[in-house]
Amino acid sequence: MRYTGIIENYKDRLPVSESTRIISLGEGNTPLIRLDNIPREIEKAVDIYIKYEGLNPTGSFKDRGMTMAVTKAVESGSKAIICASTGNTSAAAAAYAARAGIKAFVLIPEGKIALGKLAQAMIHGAVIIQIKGNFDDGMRLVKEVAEHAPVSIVNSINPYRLQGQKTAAFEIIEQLGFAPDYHCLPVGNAGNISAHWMGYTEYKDYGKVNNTPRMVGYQAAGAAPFIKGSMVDKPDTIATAIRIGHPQSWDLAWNAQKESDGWFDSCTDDEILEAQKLLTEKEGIFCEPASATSIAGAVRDIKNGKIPEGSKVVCTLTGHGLKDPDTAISQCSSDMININPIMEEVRDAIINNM
Ligand code: AN7
Repeated sequence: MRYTGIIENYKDRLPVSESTRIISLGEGNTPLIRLDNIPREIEKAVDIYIKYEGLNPTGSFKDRGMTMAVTKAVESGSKAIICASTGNTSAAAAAYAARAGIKAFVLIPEGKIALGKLAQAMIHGAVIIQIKGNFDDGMRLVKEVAEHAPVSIVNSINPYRLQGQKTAAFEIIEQLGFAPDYHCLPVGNAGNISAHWMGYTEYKDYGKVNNTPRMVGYQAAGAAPFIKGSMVDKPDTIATAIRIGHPQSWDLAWNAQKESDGWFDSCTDDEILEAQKLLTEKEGIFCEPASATSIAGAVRDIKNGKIPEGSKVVCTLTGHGLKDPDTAISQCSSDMININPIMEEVRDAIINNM
């Protein structure tokens, strides 16, 4: 049977009815890839699986939430949606609005969104409102303006977003045949970690599994309110997707951490970029910097024994590496060899670099 997206696939567990018009781009059903080389490299006997959410239609996990949020917005008669975004939400909102035939307004922080995401919002025809401020300013404005204009908010404060995103946990359980021991995610607004916890507990209550993972959230060191224990006013990190100081799902995420007996920690920008490169060079998997935060943190906690040997660990790679070509290229530009168009020079370049 042709796969047609998370709502069709999980309609018994989502707030839709037979008459709901589903707005889908075939999101979900992403691969769960077992890492071969990194565990060997770090000499630890752990099973690390990557949930490659960058392979969703717009290149990030946001599509799972956006199919639900836009479907419900259309069902309620909405003609326009709005969001604040560090990039991926705006890309997903723009694409699903185009599919639905409604308008998308996106507020983005000027100069702080990765090129691929900006291209997506533009080409899908969203109205792009750049603000001289950060994501948190944008989020505040979106909440205010939604009371004065006919628009539906599709940020993760919209409960349908998390409903859609919980399906990633369902898929992981189905792909593994059990729930992992640890689930590691990058944390910005903390919607995704909260949604995964909902999904895992729902499948346990439903009797599909009898355990749930410990939820582990990693933040960028310059944007780490969960580690500080309070909001951060001037967040900064190279991982622009998670450059967020005032997470919207604060209480839900703390609840997920406590109930699952998990933890929060932070990674420096250098650790994040190093993990991004490790994944690309050792496993052939390209994710954006924010996504590599889950690998940076997990590898560190596996090395130091906090995640013990014998564990089964899932790391979510939230967004595709092509989202942020500038950061990738700036990490590697010195690796290029420039030659004249002569066979001997190509040959030497090969011989000298075997
Ligand atoms: C690649 O697009 O908030 O903790 O506005 O794009 O659920 O917020 C993006 C978040 C992780 C953090 N990885 O997820 C937005 C936005 C990537 C992301 C996160 C985001 P949450």
